[in-house]
Amino acid sequence: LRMEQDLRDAVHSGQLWPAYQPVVDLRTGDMVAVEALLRWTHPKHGEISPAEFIPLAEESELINVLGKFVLHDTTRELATLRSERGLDLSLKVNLSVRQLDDPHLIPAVRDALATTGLPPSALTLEVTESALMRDASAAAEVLTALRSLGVLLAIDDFGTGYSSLAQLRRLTLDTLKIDRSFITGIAESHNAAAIVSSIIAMAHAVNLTVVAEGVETPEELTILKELGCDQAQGYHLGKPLAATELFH
Ligand code: G
Ligand code: G
Ligand code: NA
Ligand code: MN
Repeated sequence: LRMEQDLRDAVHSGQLWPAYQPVVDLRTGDMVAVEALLRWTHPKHGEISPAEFIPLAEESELINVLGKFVLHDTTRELATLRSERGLDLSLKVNLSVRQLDDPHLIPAVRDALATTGLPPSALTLEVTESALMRDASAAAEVLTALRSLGVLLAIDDFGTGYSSLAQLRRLTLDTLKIDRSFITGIAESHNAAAIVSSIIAMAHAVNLTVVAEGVETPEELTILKELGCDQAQGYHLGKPLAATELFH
């Protein structure tokens, strides 16, 4: 509970900040987008992973406060980079399942775009499969409303839930992110590569852009290019960094 109070304070005292991980187009090799990944620099405990504090925030309304902060801060930063540096970069922001229940989510997204001038098509909202499973029809309604704002939608961690294919049938999405557990080993295992190849073929058949997550080696990158994957991210291409480091 101490940590929950600390987290509440952190939002207002600048301890939370977005790291940005490059997303690379596999045809051109260009960085075409960045994924915002929230970081917490705690004054006493140092860096705390979002894998710890996001689940904590999800236990209460705090996730909506964090989510709003991330949306506003990152759209502002990206809009500035685009206008002042002429960078043609898109932004990917993770949404937590609880944010889909928040009646303020849609106005908050609309407001972030209007305030910063970031074009809606330059923003992709990423939702995990497991989030979509929970209250499937309510989530679908919110996603449809978000998409009608002109933003793009991605299904994140694809393949790790137990209704991956059902989600693809049901929802209108733009991007499919192959979970990194499927990328690990594609250079060594024919079966692993064949599974990724099939996911890419299926995604393309329903007009989704495919992003491979967790690319850690040049060999994995080569195979993904051969398989026709559209975009990739991972430590081999770039770790999540503060904007000042990534865009110095
Ligand atoms: O950056 P990485 O370290 O460690 O992130 C861990 C987890 O936290 C990932 O599942 C990632 O999607 C999630 N995460 C990171 N930033 C955000 C955010 O701004 N919002 C939400 N909902 N999840 C995030
Ligand atoms: O759940 P989501 O896909 O949003 O979270 C991305 C997570 O994966 C973050 O924690 C990010 O730091 C991490 N990540 C990004 N690239 C790599 C990578 O190449 N290898 C590993 N192990 N983790 C990565
Ligand atoms: Na993500
Ligand atoms: Mn993922």
